[in-house]
Amino acid sequence: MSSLYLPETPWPVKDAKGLHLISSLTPNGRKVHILLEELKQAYGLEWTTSLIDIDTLEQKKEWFLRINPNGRIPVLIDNAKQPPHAVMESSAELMYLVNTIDKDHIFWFSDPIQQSEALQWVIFWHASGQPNQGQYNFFRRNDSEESRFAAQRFKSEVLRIYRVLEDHLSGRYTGTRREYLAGDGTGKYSIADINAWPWIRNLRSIGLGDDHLTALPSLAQWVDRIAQRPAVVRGLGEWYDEDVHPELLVSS
Ligand SMILES: N[C@@H](CCC(=O)N[C@@H](CS)C(=O)NCC(=O)O)C(=O)O
Repeated sequence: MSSLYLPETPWPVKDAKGLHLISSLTPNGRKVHILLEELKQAYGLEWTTSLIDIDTLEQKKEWFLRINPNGRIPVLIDNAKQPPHAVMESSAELMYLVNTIDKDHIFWFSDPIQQSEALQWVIFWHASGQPNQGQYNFFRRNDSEESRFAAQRFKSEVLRIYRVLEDHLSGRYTGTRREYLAGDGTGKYSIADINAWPWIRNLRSIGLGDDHLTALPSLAQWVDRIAQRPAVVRGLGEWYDEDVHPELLVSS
């Protein structure tokens, strides 16, 4: 048996034949769900899924930490590789999938300059957007004085980051309006969008305030444009919901 797995590693994980996702219904999980669903539609990709109830801290157990020492979901494992290859960090999982599956560059780019642009937006969101929005969500749900102070700080960072995206999509500095974050002309739907969308889709319900929202029209349109895609609807929803599919839950 590979050293990636322990005797107590749940069998759906260690016996999976090809790609296996360990996830939960969260924004970072949903990024990977959406790309898998897009690749299924485009290429007929098949994979299996296990769900973790993160409230039970299954992700802090030894078997899980072997696969992802960061103890967080999502994790992608390629059991077709010898030894099995595990990928942690949601953006790295998107990169692995486009590099190994997306041969026609439907969700990525063949041109190095466009690749560079797309990677900039992937990293921008991974390094700036999601950590700040994650902290904002944490503190805004708690009503102590310290939390209000912290929530205010993270809210202004989220707004600053949203304005960067708004300026980029509206063409404020380039003169060209864009539909998607990366790609020539008005852009092409890619993992640069998929990486950020599951977080930003909630922009109207995270307490930013109407005055701030009206200043983000291009970002709001981008949210609505991507929400229409069938693979996005599938990636958000019931197939990854432990209440609807308790048979997918794993624990040691
Ligand atoms: N940088 C990581 C963050 C992963 C992350 O924060 N996952 C959350 C759910 S969205 C999680 O596992 N939380 C449970 C925990 O922290 O134990 C990524 O992009 O994959």
